[in-house]
Amino acid sequence: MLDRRQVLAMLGTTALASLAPTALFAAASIKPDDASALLVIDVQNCFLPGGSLAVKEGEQVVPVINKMAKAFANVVMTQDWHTPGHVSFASVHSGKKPFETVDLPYGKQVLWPDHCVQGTEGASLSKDLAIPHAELIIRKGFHKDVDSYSAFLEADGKTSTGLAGYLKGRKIKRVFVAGLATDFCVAWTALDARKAGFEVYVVEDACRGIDNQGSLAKAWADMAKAGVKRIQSADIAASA
Ligand code: VGL
Ligand code: ZN
Repeated sequence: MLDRRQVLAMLGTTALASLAPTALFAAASIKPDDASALLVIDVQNCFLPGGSLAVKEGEQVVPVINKMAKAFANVVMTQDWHTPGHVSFASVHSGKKPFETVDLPYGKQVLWPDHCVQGTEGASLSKDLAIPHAELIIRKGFHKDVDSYSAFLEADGKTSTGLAGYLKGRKIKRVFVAGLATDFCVAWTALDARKAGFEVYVVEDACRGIDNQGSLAKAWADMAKAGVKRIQSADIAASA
C-alpha cells in the first residue's frame, strides 16, 4: 500500500512532467528581428466596448499588444476607414439587417452596422494603445463601393493598399498579426500576407473574433491550410 505522502509525491512528479514542455521549452522561443513587423489590426473605438460593432472582449487585446509591441522594431497599425454610406453598411441596403449578406459585383458581402466612418471618434485608434514607435498607419475600406477586411488587398481581390510594397521596401520577411477581429480583418490580412510571400504568425491571445455563423472556426482552418502559424504572445521573446 502507498501511503498519503508517497501518493502526493507521485502526483507532484506527474504535474511537473506535464508542465515542463510548455514552461521550459516553448515559452518565448520566437525573437522578432529587423526583418519582422507587428501588424496591429483595427484596434479602433467602434470595435471596442460601447462601439457600434463591438467585438466581445475586444479591450482585452490592448495590454497584450502594448506589451508585445515593445519586442518589435517595426510596427504597422491599420484603421478601418469607411465613407459615410459605405457599401458594407446594412443601413444602405433596403430591407437588410446587420450580419445578413448581399451579393455585390466582387462577391458575397456581410453587412455591418455603420462603423469606422472617416474622421469620427469611432474610427479613432484606442487611446489605450501605447505604441509610440509605430511607423505606419494604413487606412483601408475607403472606397465607397468596395470593402477591405485585408490590410493588403481590397475585397475586389485586385486593388492593392500598397502595404506589401511598403513592407518589401523595408525588407520585412515576417509579419505577426494581432488585433480585431480574428475572423475578418486579422484573418484576411494574414491570408493575403501569405499570398504576398511573407512568413506569417497570428498571435491568438492578442486577437478577438466576431464569430458570425461559424466564421471564427472557418478562419482558423483557412489560416492553418495557408501555412499561417498560430502562436501566443508568451511565445515571443520580450525584446528585439
Ligand atoms: C472588421 C467587419 C467590418 C474587422 C471591419 O476589423 O475585422 N470587421 N469591418
Ligand atoms: Zn469595416
